[in-house]
Amino acid sequence: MGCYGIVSMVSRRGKYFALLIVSLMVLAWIATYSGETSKRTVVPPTLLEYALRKYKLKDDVDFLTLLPDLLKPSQKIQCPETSPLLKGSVNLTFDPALKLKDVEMENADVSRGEYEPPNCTARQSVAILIPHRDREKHLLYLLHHLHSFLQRQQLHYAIYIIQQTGDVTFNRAKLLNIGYLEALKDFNWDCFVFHDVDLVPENDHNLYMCDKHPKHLVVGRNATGYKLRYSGYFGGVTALSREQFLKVNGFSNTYWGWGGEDDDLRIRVQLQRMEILRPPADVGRYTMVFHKRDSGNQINKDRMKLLARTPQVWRTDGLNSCSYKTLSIERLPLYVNVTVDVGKPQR
Ligand code: UDH
Ligand code: MN
Repeated sequence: MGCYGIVSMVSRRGKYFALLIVSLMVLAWIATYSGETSKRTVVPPTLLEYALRKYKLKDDVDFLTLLPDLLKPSQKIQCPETSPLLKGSVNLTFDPALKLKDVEMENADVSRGEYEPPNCTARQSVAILIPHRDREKHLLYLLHHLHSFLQRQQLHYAIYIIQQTGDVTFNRAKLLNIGYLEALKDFNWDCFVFHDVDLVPENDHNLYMCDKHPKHLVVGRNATGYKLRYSGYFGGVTALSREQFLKVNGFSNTYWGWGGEDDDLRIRVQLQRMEILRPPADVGRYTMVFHKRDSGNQINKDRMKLLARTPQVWRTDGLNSCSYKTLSIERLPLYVNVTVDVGKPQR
């Protein structure tokens, strides 16, 4: 190839490169613009935002040098359909002497609450969302068991703890909506697992992945003889894909105190003509760490009234109306700690 050939090839490449940059900028601009004008749109991160976050870059000059790398197909192969690391049913231990430092040492490969399998590309990227207030010991036990459980499933995952501040009545559902919205600012997660802090899975064949329909993972728990609490029960631990959760407009924000919010989500799912999938009974087993009713989470006496109006209000009560104040986001070694002010019940 002559000198002219090389020059024209370089400039042609340059043109494609410029075109790519311009389209990325337009994408980023559209995302920012729609985010500003309408609080009701959930905008997934663009490639640019994703790259800036993943490689922790300060400006887009660095981004340009990384672009060829980003466009290269991944060298890793996809993880197998069934992970070879699964153990089945395991004996869980709850050692009162366990310390956070111990759990951090067990999980040296987890960074800022996030993990990726080292030798293969995970089939799904999963955000685990845990609503929390004043249950530190339960959180420690769960982190101890859940990190290794998720790693055995060869998932790309991150754990988010959504902390409610103050002493206003607890609002589990709203915290989970907030977790979804905040986690999507980090990464375009495929799947969301909504997880009580006191439920520990006993069998790692209970896959924390999303399916064609929403999944309910707690078939039984030790305290109830491993039986489903009632037909239609949809509480404790559920897995919905990003699209499934968006389609139902997330949880209702109006359930303060204990009960009803999980049934409300089931109604939303049924209104969309989606089914609820469950693992086999011997797989969907959980140990619930014993606890009493928390102060600040009394039984919600309005729950039946609220459930009756779900078909009328779900479109305007949910992700698209979830207003809150983020007080801090700390990226700790084992989880992302999101502390929020959820406001108070409107009466
Ligand atoms: N949660 C907190 N802090 C609270 C209240 C709730 O972190 O103060 C979270 C936590 O993730 C918990 C979840 O919300 O797992 C659900 O609340 P829960 O565990 O209180 O609900 P559950 O149905 O218990 O398990 C109901 C009261 C139990 C009374 C037991 C008497 N035998
Ligand atoms: Mn509980």
